[in-house]
Amino acid sequence: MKKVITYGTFDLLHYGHVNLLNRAKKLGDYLIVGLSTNEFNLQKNKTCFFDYEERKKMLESLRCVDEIIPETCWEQKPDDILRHDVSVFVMGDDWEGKFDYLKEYCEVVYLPRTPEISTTELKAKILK
Ligand code: C2G
Repeated sequence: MKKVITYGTFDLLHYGHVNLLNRAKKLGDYLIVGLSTNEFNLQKNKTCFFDYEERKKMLESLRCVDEIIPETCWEQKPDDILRHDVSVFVMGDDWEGKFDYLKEYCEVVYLPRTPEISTTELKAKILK
């Protein structure tokens, strides 16, 4: 079984996230999502609309997501990749190059973001 992993906050889940997750899944047979905890989001200077359990519940309902693990720090990725026997690490290309050090452990793939949507923009439009 070829395992794929990706990480993120996935707040206010939208089709940009879903596009990424579906494409990530297609790179293997099993998709693990490292979901940023509320506490780690603070380190990422992100305030979430939905808390971890709510964001997890939405991700769990996606057919393409097979497993969800908490993302609590930047440094956990190599351990996750080794412990879960992951073959492919995937992120949107807004992270292009930032995780190349993981090539030591597995294939690293950056996929084009869905350009016209972001949680930040969604919040701004909703607040208008
Ligand atoms: N994404 C996308 N298109 C969008 C918005 C997001 O492809 N319009 C992708 C991002 O590139 C990322 C994933 O969806 O790969 C999750 O996005 P975020 O929840 O914003 O994740 P981020 O805050 O970038 O956290 O350790 C990695 C971090 O946890 C990534």
